[in-house]
Amino acid sequence: MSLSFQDLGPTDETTALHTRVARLKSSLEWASEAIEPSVREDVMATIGRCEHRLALGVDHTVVALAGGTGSGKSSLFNALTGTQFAVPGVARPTTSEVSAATWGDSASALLDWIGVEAPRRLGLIGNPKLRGVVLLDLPDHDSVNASNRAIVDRVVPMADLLVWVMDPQKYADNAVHSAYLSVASDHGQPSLVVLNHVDRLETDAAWEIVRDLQRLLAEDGLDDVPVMPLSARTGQGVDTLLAELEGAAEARSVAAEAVRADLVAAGRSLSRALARDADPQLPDIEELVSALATAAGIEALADASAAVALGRTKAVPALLGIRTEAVERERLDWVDEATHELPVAWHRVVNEAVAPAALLAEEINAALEAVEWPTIPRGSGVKGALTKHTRASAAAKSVRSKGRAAVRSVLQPLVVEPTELIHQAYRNLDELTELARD
Ligand SMILES: Nc1nc2c(ncn2[C@@H]2O[C@H](COP(=O)(O)OP(=O)(O)O)[C@@H](O)[C@H]2O)c(=O)[nH]1
Ligand SMILES: [Mg+2]
Repeated sequence: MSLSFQDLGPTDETTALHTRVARLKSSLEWASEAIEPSVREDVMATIGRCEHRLALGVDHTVVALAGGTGSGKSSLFNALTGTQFAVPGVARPTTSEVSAATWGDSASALLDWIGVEAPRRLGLIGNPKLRGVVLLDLPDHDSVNASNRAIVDRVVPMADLLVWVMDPQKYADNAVHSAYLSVASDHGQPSLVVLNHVDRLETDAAWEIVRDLQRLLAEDGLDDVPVMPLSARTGQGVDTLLAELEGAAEARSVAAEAVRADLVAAGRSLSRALARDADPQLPDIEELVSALATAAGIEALADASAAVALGRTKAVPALLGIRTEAVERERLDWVDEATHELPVAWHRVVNEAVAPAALLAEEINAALEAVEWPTIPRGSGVKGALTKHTRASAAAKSVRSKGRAAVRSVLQPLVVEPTELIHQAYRNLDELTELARD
């Protein structure tokens, strides 16, 4: 049984939903004939939507604090987390100086990928509205250290919310920030600009710069990027920014919820194509092997081999091979049995998935022709009757098992596996409809 959605923490939610969507997709492809075209199209559209959402990830909300040296990223990180975790105002020549704070979940895989060192990770519980948020104090985008700039280039495109931190003294130097903000905007990511250090400005001057920044952004086509005046030192504006973070976290869980809801809806539309509580079973393979081996003349060959060993006949007759009609009968019995609890369309699907009788007959005959049959020692006289009987039954047994093995080797890929595949597709779809019934 697979995990239910309720059991999943935020870490593995994307993965679990991915798996489910991928399974739904392949099941639908295998069993497409069993599903009404309109339902199929509907579900395929749902799958496309889910894939798109999942490509963006639904586990974490990555909030990146980016900007130039001394703009106040580290101070803002501390103000937002209510800690002194990031070290402001210190130039550290280390290769990676990213600090990360996570709420409610350690996001280890993500932080490993970004390259945040273990001592630079801060796990917080606190505000449940920030659950899933990963706050990053990025290196300075204007760092002289190339590997630091590389981190910025790698993280910015994956941020769910890019917070560009600016020092009022440098705001006119907009060339670089707008390049990063444009990247974010091209990815459809929300971003905002924080005008930090406003405690050092008169209120009017601060608003004037906000307006000016807004104008500069608009010139670069970034007119939907808000500019927030803030002071990491006094805390002014920090709550407003926190509310933005909460909003981003909520949007993310909304995305996960939307994928779940989509899957439930898909399950509901699919339920008509399935029988309630049916659990398709694979028919007895050995029964089919034995029936086809007999029809191919293996039993007769085994008897003849025994007769040779007993000295009753001189040689075994040649195998005539199996006829298509004989295969057709057994084949249909197999398909009937494999689908007897399922809606009739599934009979059609299995019937199409299993190789046609003519091909099976041909393959079985070819496989039997390739068998190296045992050489039978000819029995003679009356002496050694016991050994003769032993040899005869050994000969028959060997012929039977080689013949069946040859038949089985044809049936496995051409009959058994395709049937199993369709059954699996049925079960996968059924699992989804169960979800819709809950
Ligand atoms: N007055 C004032 N100083 C700030 C503010 N934010 C940061 N600073 C100071 O500016 C300097 C650089 O800040 P830091 O957080 O290290 O910037 P970073 O290089 O972007 O991480 C430090 O000395 C901070 O104390 C602020 O809002 N107001
Ligand atoms: Mg810093």
